[in-house]
Amino acid sequence: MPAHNNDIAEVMEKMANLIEIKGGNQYRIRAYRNAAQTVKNLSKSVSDMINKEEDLSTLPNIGKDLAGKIKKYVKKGAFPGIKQVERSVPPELNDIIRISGLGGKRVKKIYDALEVKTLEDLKKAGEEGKIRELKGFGEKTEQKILEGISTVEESGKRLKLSVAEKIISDLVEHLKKDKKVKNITVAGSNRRKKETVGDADILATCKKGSGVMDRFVDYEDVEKVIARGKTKSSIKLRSGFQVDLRVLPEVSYGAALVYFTGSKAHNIAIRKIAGKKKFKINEYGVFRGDKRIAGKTEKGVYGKIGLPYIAPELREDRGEVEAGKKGKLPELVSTDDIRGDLHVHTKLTDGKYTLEEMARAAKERGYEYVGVTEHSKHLTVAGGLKAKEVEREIRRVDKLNKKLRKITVLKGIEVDILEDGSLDLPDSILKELDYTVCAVHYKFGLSAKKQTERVLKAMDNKYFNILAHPTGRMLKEREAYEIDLEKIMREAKKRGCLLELNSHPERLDLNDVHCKMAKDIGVKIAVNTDAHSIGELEYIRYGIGQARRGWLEKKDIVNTGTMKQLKKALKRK
Ligand code: DGT
Ligand code: CA
Ligand code: CA
Repeated sequence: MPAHNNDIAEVMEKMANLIEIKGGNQYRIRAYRNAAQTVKNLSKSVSDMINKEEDLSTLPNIGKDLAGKIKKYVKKGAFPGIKQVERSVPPELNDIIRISGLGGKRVKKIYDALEVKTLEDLKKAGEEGKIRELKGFGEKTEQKILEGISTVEESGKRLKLSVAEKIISDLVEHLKKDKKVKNITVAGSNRRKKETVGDADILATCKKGSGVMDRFVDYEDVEKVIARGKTKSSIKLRSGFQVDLRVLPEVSYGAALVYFTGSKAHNIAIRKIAGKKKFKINEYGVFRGDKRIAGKTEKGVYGKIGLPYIAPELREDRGEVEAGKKGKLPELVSTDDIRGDLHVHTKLTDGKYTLEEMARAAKERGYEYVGVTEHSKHLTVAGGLKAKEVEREIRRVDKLNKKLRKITVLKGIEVDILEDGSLDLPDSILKELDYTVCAVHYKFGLSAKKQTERVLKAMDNKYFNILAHPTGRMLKEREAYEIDLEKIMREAKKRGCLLELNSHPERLDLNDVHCKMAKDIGVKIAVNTDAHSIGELEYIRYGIGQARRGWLEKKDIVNTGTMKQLKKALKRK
């Protein structure tokens, strides 16, 4: 697969940002931004359109000129004109704009006034307190910029798991077209379902005479072949993402899977165990002296060093090796265990489908229940519901439930937690609902103490059930707000409140570590999608990935229960 819509949108967004910093033409900037928006929201692939020689300029916000540039980008991998702009403005400034949300105009001001040429310069200026001295800037903005820089430095080119998965699965499909490929697995952080992925590590076994390496380096989306060999090659894709492919002999496939799935910390931990048994373990196998005693399967490799098979999501050296030794590994939850979704939006507020369409789609997934949770009125989201409208929604759900078979629609609401900790709808209406999903959507900047108090106060309301996306973070975009989660979890448990693991791939909130914390504290979790469309119900698997990384089992998650069990789990203390 050639360039994805996401890549195309990003490169145009970057053009807009850099031109803005340079102080270029407003019209051009807007044109790029609008076009990027169009491409981002498009339901079909721009690359496909180009292959089919469809006219891109029929799309909204894309004129003949831009259509030509996009076509060149998709075919050649370089966006016309971007090199020139990058020569005059440090391209990292693009990330600063994106991450800190400062906007091109303000970044331009800094850029002009302080003559920064690189990210390093900008960092230095911030650390020396020079940014706050500029007119219209303060200490807070300076802080925000410095945080933006460290996010850029930390995350580098790491991709969100969902984005990486799409890129990699397209490539794997391409490789599988070689009928001589026998096994192919994406190892590394991708297999461990880490929330972001640095690069992809693909492993394969093949029959004699396979052309898989050629296929790999000749892939359409390749920007650069970094290394090319018989058993290992590396490529850099146009998105900047690096992929390694290793072709292995059957006898060491399992050992290679263990080694390249990692994590590095896990590998070190199991090497220690092997060492105690006087075995050597590496990517080729488990060895006693020179003799390979295991290597073909992962199970065999773990077995030889006295461990049961350990699920990839657990391989982080967070106690899994000790638990394995004692036979105490968790029985991880899986997507099949989920019986319903408790956080779903419809057309009535900002979703894309009707309630009935969402309910039928949930049923098609095999769900027994689905909870509709429109926004409450406070939100800036268009059409957030007022009390009267919630009443109407309740009647609508009752009516629909009479009509539907084998699925029950639950009446929920995504109610705002206001700054003072009160909920955004009166108790008189909340009590009519089956449950509430409660969320912080604004005033993210409160101190940890204040934010924690705000949420605890909200939990004092006896109609509070589930704390939605408990930290508010957006992957690679917005840091979690400050909040004492441990305290929130303990108090939630006391009150019979639940925490959400929001599966939206931009959120994954709670994260893996928080899931483990919840398990240890004993507070139950609802794994929800926050779906705004039918397709997004599919996001549940991303949540389950993080749940598994957090050692969660079926019993830790309320929406693995039957309707009766769920109702009991939702009961407040
Ligand atoms: P990433 O790519 O940063 O998201 O994370 P990983 O875990 O995929 O790391 P990567 O691609 O650098 O390496 C893939 C696996 O190879 C890693 O999970 C464990 C293994 N590995 C890499 N370097 C070392 C090493 O120095 N020692 C050991 N024991 N294993 C390593
Ligand atoms: Ca990797
Ligand atoms: Ca790698």
